[in-house]
Amino acid sequence: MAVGNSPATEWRAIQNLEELVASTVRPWTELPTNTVEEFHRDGVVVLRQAFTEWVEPLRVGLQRNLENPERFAFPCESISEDESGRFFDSYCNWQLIPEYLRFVLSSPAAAIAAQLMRSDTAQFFHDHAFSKEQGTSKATPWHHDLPYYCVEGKQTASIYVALDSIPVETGVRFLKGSHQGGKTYRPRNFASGTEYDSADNSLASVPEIDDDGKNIFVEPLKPGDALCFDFRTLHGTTSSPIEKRRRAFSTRWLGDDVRYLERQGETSPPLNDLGLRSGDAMRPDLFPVLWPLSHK
Ligand SMILES: O=C(O)CCC(=O)C(=O)O
Repeated sequence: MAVGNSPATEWRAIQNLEELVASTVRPWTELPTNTVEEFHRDGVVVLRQAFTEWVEPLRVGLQRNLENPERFAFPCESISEDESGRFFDSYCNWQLIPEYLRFVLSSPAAAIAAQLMRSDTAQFFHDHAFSKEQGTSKATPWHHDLPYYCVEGKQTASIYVALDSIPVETGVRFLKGSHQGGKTYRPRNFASGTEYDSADNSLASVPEIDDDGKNIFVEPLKPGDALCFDFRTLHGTTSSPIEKRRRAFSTRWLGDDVRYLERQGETSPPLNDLGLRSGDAMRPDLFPVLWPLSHK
């Protein structure tokens, strides 16, 4: 099985994407002002039961992904043969898995992302599904997402929907305020923890983080709760063993100020064939603008 950035299947599967986007409606859900303020202050916030009705369909979609990883885009197993459990992730499958597509095009995620980013628009970047199975003791290495991506900007949001109950011991931990630290850290491979090769000498190594420190944000989650975080917020997990499987489905959103950035090394997803130059807007034919609605 491929580890990481290998495109098992072409992710751009839909021919009439613009028509499809125009024929779907995404609901508005108003976020309280203090939620948006918290997101900007801490770089992370939890939305309780914002996606309850999406849990079952997303579990069905993720099951397709887990059962036949090679039929989908960019499958990744991060557990080696001498470790126990399974840590699977896969991204850019929204055009291939109908339940993911419905979530992207019809859930309140687009409107929620726009509000959190304080952006007039929410452009969809990609989906990212995760599953850690019972008996897995693999930590997710501390990292932030922005340097993995071929984009630059401050108006960004990930919406990570819990598909199982996740206790604090095994939940994703965030370093509050780290989105405003001004530093960008080298991406790390989830399987080995080693840093990606990059010719960009401005990238520092992720510092040692006390995962129980006073600036750590971690919350127990129920299915349908969502962690929302800035692409610059540092996050990771401990190696506490997973007692019950823990699945999550994340969508990544771009706001008004985000532009394409040609990175000097590997990116993940490895979207290097977009025909763009640094500073260009991300192509709306591949990354649809889902908020505001194009028809009212
Ligand atoms: O679920 C995890 O352990 C990792 C999640 C993560 O790193 C992400 O959503 O960016």
